[in-house]
Amino acid sequence: MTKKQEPQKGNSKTDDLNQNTENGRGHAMTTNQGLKINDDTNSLKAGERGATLLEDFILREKITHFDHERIPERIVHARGSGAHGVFKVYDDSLKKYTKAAFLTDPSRETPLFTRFSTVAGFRGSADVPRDVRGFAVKFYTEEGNYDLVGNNMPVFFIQDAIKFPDLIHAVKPEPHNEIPQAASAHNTFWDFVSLSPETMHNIMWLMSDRAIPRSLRMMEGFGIHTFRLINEEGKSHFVKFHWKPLLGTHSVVWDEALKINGQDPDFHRRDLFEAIESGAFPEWELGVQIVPEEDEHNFDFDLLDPTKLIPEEIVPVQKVGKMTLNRNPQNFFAETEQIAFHPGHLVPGIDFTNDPLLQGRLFSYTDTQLSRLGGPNFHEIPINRPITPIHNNQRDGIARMEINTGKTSYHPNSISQGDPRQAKVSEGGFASYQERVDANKVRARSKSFMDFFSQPKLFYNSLSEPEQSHVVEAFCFELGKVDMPEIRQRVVNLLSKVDGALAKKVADGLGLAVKKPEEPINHQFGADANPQDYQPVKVTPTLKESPALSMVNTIKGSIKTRQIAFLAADGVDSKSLSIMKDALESEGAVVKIIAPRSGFIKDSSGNEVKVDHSILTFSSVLVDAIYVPSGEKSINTLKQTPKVIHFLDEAFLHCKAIAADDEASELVKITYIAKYLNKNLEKQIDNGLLLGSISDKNFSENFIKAVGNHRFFEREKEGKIPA
Ligand code: HDD
Repeated sequence: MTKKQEPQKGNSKTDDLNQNTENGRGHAMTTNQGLKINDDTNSLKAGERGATLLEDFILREKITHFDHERIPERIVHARGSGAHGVFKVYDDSLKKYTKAAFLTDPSRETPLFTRFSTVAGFRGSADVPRDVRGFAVKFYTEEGNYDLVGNNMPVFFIQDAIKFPDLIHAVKPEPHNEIPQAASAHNTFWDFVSLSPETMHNIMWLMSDRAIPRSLRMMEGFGIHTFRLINEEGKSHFVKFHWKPLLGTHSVVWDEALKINGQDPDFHRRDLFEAIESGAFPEWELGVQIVPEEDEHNFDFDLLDPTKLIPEEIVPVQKVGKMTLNRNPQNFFAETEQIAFHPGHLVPGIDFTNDPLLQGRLFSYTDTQLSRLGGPNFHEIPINRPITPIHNNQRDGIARMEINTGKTSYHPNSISQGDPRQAKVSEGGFASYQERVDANKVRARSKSFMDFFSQPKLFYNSLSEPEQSHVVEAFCFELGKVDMPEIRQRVVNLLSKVDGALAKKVADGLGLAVKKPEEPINHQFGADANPQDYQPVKVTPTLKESPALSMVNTIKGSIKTRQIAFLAADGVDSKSLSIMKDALESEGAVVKIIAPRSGFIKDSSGNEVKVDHSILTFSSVLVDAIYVPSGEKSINTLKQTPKVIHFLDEAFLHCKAIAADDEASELVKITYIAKYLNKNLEKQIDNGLLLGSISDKNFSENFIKAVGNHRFFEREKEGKIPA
């Protein structure tokens, strides 16, 4: 286990939050009015067995507060986990593009809070449904708060914010019976998708392994929209923001995700919390793709269309700085639940474009906080307030904390000598980018948004074979849960526009044929619009493949924070256990001893070994790899424990690294791994199944390499184990 480090102290946001922290240690209990409480256990009664008295203000205060503890959860992204951290830019190379100091001054360390989330599920839903993940970062800069409110996928489902309520109503549980929870696999979602071809690109990402991340720490993040960077001279460049995790981008497999949600619904929340507590601080590099204004129309898609990405092979991602998450919240509700993000929280040097999805978001985020956080003063909640002072003429409202002194609350005024005054641009005043606009007021969508299929195809083409087959399986699963055949058929028809072979495989899985759609397939246009103006246009893309889109090409090799289960029982060989444990821990992995019972087991030298989990309370889906140390007695016990056999089979099914020392191979031989593959296990099946001896130094080294490889998907070609 990595050594625990002290949380960062004394940055400007920590100091700010400290003003509002409270801790009851060493103090007497009081009411909210500060009165010391003598008895918190019994209500005030008319006699020991009599009725409770209305005058019991202590009881009333306690119950009343409790009755109002809940606030509405977020309409979307209700389930989330967050952490504090810092951002530091590497150098001042972005100065030619932006005047945002936190992006150009390498001496600054900007405090921040990041909240990750799923989209569809309720606040108490599980962490690993098939879903997009929110990736929202609030930078507390010296010029005010800047929020980058993105997702772990670089594109969105729809092109115009006016369709957002429809998309979300379709994906959320169905209105008549509130089923299913945190799942897109149902009629209404796919009904909407089947009539809205603009969703296809994000749908392809949603059906890929990106939608089931191994860890929040192993996800990319994307700002999605094209934004603007504005420099000192007022010149604008287009920019797309990326977050690149230093641990690489990794996913679990679908069967595993289904099981994790039962075994540990807090899988991602726990993983993030524990990594930070142990001092293994998650890190991401901030990347930018910069496009000069003059090049706006040089792409085969529209930069304002949020269903499109700029392939990294066309505009490389420049890594400009690093975010480190280094402190867990002290109170989930006060911080993670009450934080309020808004893509419209800007600092000088960054501005918007006319992306119609972004434009609508600029309204929605403040508006939603009014009901979620109860009024217009949510910016005063400690986690939301900037580290810069706030001075303006806004006043009053529910739960106002600030005591605004002075005689004026308007501008212009003479009584307060005109203060608070407006700031010149040279003093840091924000001035919107002066984009020239000359157009008719219309409800319409640009023809340049009507290529719905070439980027989904680019994505699919860029995936490795196993990644592609996971996409096929995901479509078959999701549409298999749709019980209206006409919806399935429409989706298959749309898929045929993306990739004929993909559509055929999905159709086969569903027992359908790929049909040519007879009617226009886009149903999203106004009543008086000409449908032809909204039908897909065919574009021949510049690129056939974009290797950056496949997780095969991500960072691999590190086993830092990877969870390794050691299956052991009484009599486990002490050397076999300790040599491998030391080797793994020295690389930053976390070893969990899993035994048939809780408490302690005795190793071959008679020493007690603490059991982390009994096999009853644990499952292979909660770890990255498995090691079985030798020890005849231990192996004999494990052989007679059916859950152990299942544990190994399941880990193999999920393509994880497995190592067995000496006689531990005998245990592997009675699993399906041997039976199913019908191979001689003395020979290696792949580099992820290691049957060797701990006395051979290469054994632990090869296991470390295997864990660092993440998964061995080539196994899936051999067929799947029934585990
Ligand atoms: Fe949104 C929350 C990301 C489109 C309306 N959104 C929310 C969160 C994330 C995103 C990460 C959770 C923030 C948190 O942790 O508190 N949303 C996106 C992205 C989008 C997007 C990347 C497209 C590129 N969203 C979008 C549109 C609308 C909204 C088009 C409405 C027109 N989003 C909301 C919201 C939420 C929200 C209803 C719910 C809670 C909140 O805002 O604070 O206003």
